[in-house]
Amino acid sequence: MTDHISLSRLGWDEAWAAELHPGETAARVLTTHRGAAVVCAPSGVRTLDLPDPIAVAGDWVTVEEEEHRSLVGRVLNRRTLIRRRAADDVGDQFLAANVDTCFLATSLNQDFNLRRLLRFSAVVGDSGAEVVVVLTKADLCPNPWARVAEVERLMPGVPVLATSAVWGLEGALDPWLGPGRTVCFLGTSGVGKSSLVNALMGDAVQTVKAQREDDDRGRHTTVRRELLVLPEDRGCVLDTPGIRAVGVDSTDAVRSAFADIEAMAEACRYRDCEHDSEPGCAVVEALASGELSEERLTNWQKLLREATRHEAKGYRKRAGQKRKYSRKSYAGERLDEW
Ligand SMILES: Nc1nc2c(ncn2[C@@H]2O[C@H](COP(=O)(O)OP(=O)(O)OP(=O)(O)O)[C@@H](O)[C@H]2O)c(=O)[nH]1
Ligand SMILES: [Mg+2]
Ligand SMILES: [Zn+2]
Repeated sequence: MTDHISLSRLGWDEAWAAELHPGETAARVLTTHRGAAVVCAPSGVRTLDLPDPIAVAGDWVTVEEEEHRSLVGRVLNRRTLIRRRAADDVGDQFLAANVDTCFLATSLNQDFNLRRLLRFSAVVGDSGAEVVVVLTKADLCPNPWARVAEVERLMPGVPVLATSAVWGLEGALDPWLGPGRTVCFLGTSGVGKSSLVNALMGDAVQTVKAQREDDDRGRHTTVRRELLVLPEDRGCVLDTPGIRAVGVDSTDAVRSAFADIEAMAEACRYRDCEHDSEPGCAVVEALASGELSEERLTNWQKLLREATRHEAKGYRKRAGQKRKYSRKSYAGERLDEW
């Protein structure tokens, strides 16, 4: 299907071209799988060796030809990178690269969970990708518009849509699609990500499966991150496996998801203001004037506390590993596994 597609349909542009050294060939990673990357190259879809897991779906990479194999050379500088952050940056899990807009999908049936949505937005917060909340399965909800308003209140400045794969998309996601653009869906299993991808593709490209009846949870139907080229030059869409409700483990990510409060806090009189009862606190002033809601402030404080705890735990763990490392080296064992 993606055979002989010009790279410009996948988002290749002059700025990307400027990253190439003379003689290099570029390709975009559609999916990765056990030491291999399926890429779209000028010659068509190819499978390359991926000796180290350096690339993720959505990456632009160079193709290296060796005598008996072709492999991924280097990864071109990413414009955006969605990852699950570990406190130390080392254990980060890359979810998708070079995504312009991330559709955070959550369903409007009994699975609706605002706190989880906030957690996801904190994961995408500092990726560089724009966040759009896509509430799914509107056909199963008596009043989707009330939910939309609820999320809008929780996440000011973030576009929020109610959709239904059953009703059809009717162009609801069009503002974020277009030539050269890349969008991706992120959310827990069973919320209907692949169903929306199929609606965009106009075809049942991705497998969709009913949820388990007992608990309405997903079945983890999609198992790979996969980039698909949309028809009619509307760009690319990345379908992803459902991820569990995530722990928030990076204070940086929380800070970017709550950039509005961070900006207010800049104006506090004291740098270490706790936004409690300090004089000259801009955050408390914003609360009083109604510019900031109590609810949003509480969510910010909670997530920040959680991320701080997580980071501290990460540091302690690494300190522990160091001790182990020196014991191992004392025993004369191999070190490179650390
Ligand atoms: N009523 C209704 N059901 C939907 C809608 N979208 C998806 N479903 C159903 O929800 C179930 C899960 O849909 P999927 O598209 O496979 O969900 P997913 O998010 O891709 O799940 P994973 O791949 O496991 O992460 C399927 O039975 C779909 O038919 C919708 O808009 N309305
Ligand atoms: Mg799926
Ligand atoms: Zn303050």
